Amino acid sequence: MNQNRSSSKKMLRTLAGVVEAVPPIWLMRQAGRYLPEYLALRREEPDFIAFCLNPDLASEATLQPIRRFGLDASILFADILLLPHAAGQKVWFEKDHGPRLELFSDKQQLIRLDWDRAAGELSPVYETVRRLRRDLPQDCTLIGFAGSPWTVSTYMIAGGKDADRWQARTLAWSDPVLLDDLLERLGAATVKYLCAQVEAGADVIQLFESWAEGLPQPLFERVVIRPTQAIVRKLKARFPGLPVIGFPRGCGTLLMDYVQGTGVDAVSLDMSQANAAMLNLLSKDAVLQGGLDPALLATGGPLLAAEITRLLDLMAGRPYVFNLGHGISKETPPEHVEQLIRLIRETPPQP
Ligand code: 1CP
Repeated sequence: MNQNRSSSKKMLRTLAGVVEAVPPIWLMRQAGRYLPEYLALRREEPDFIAFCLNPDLASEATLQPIRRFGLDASILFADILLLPHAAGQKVWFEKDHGPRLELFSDKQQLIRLDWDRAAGELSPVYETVRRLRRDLPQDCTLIGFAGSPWTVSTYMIAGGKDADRWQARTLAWSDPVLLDDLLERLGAATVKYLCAQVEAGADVIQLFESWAEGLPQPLFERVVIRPTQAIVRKLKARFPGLPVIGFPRGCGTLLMDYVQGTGVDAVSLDMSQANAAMLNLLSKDAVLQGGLDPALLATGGPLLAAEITRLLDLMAGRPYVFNLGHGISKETPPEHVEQLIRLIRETPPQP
């Protein structure tokens, strides 16, 4: 039997398939710009990469939402773009512009980055994880994470956010050898990076495939499922009981292929996937997470309460982790998060 079924951490029990009367709760991007205490901390280090690589600041940012809201899980404060940065591609964040990455006109340069050393360059992240392990409440699960190779590659190829992933998709079709090579190198570095997070104390790993949207099935199989499956296999070979959550945002009904093909223990749903038709396609004991529209959390009020009830009804009888369908937005009043947690914890358990 999976030992996590009797863990003192509700999140770990749920990921092991136990149906809890009240689901565990955490929120993607729960640390960040909607919290005044985060904005104050951020002023101490305006360089975002330096902020992520400072264990004092990164551990404090991770703990802020836990102290304020008492969530069931915390997610390491870091970013999916630390890995390309550590491999030697310059990454920087411009105010109101999102991430910028050094643009290589010769895409072969992406292959020639220092992939072997990348994970080793991120030792401050592992120090942050060690401190969190020590400082988090006993019953709070610590989630480590990385971007999945395809999603990270879309930023690396385009030098930033790639509208419609046009550049990455074009490269995938026009130079499959190069793209597959890049995904493999990224995948191998990601495995090392995640293993080091687990060794430092992460209980769970989440793989963010934030740009799984808009791919034809053969490409989805090649650039999303295959690289993710390789990562999950290697993580499980090293840490057999480690729960892995996948978040293939925007993949629609390819979700079934994703769950079966990758071997993840749980899947995080976006807003459009949290519905009865989709759930009917999944096995009754599939572990699910997510689904709430971040725009509704930012809005608050009676419609938020109604949607929480709909999600809890929809997920009744299934192992379910309450979360959003994507990251919390910076417009969200923190009181709405309090309201959300109160509503979930006070809703009478479903029969
Ligand atoms: O101004 C600031 O303070 C920076 C804003 C910010 C923050 C708070 C960025 C830049 N990254 C983060 C932290 C972060 N990023 C976390 C830890 C915090 C938490 O969850 O509480 C995590 C898990 C991420 C993961 C991440 N980074 C993803 C996957 C999740 C998702 O939202 O889809 C992606 C795509 C990124 C890239 C990135 N980094 C930052 C931004 C604004 C973005 C998104 C850019 C885009 O929309 O393309």
